[in-house]
Amino acid sequence: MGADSFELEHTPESLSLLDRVEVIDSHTGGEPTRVVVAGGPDLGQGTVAQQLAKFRQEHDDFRASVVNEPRGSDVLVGALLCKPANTSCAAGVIFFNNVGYLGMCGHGSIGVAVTLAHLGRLSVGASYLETPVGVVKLSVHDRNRVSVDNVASYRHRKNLTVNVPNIGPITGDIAWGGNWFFLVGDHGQVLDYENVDQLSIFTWAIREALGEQGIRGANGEIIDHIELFGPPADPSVADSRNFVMCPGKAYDRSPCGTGTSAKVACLVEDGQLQAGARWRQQGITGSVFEATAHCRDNKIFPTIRGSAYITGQSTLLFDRNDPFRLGIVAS
Ligand code: PYC
Repeated sequence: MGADSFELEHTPESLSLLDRVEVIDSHTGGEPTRVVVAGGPDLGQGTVAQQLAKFRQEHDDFRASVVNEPRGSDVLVGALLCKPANTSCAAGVIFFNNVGYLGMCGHGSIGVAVTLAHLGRLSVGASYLETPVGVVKLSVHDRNRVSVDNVASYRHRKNLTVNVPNIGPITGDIAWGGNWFFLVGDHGQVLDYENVDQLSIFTWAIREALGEQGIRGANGEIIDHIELFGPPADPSVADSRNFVMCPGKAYDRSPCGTGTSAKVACLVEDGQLQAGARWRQQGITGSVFEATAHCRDNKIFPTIRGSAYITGQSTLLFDRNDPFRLGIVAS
């Protein structure tokens, strides 16, 4: 390309064809979060749950364009900062992924806290975040370490058997940790990073079977996360290892904050974990979240502790002439 044509591409006219969105990228235990800090859609007034309804209805292409290829990838979780209705909260947040929206996100909340601290909008200490499924407390310990006091978590059904085509009967628990999970301990799979392709096929088959057989969470909600458990790689660093299949067919690189919350709720209900005792959940990439549970008003409130690291701060550009400006959508 000659110098003349290079200059031609940067005329003020072509710049005016670009919309801009400011983002900060981080990862929590290997799982990425992209926080939209400026340039997001105006979602009006109301609770974060109401703003999510508007986001879903009127701005779903914004979601897809921020996290999907070619700007993002299937594994990326987005976090749109918005105005909280609850005045005790420092911010509101809506989490989203390659196929839709999340109620809560544990690794994402840690990523949001570290991002807000990076921007100087949060300091060491406690603050609150309004999510579509309730308020969570963030405790920033230092520039990377954060604890999240999650929403009340509980088991909806114990030992439910689903017949999975080509696999056979699989028994698990249905539990809520801010998202819906099907938790399986007895699966015959090797929970090892080398085995993620097979684990993805296996868990996706369970997910499809639950959907096809109409097995749902409370209020008929879709169970869109499948979680397998096994022994940790090293019992001195963790109590258990998991593999979590997320709604858009990407597996969680972290131990999954909401999945760990669902697990802790089941352990407490089974009398296998006492309130206040530590549970160290290792994910499939080896990273570990520390969890505890507190019981209040006959409810279980998990706290998840992990670390996030900033990986980028950038401006996403949306060229109005780009056929894939809103992301690659299957045609
Ligand atoms: O950490 O809660 C979590 C989460 C949900 C989906 C991906 N990560």
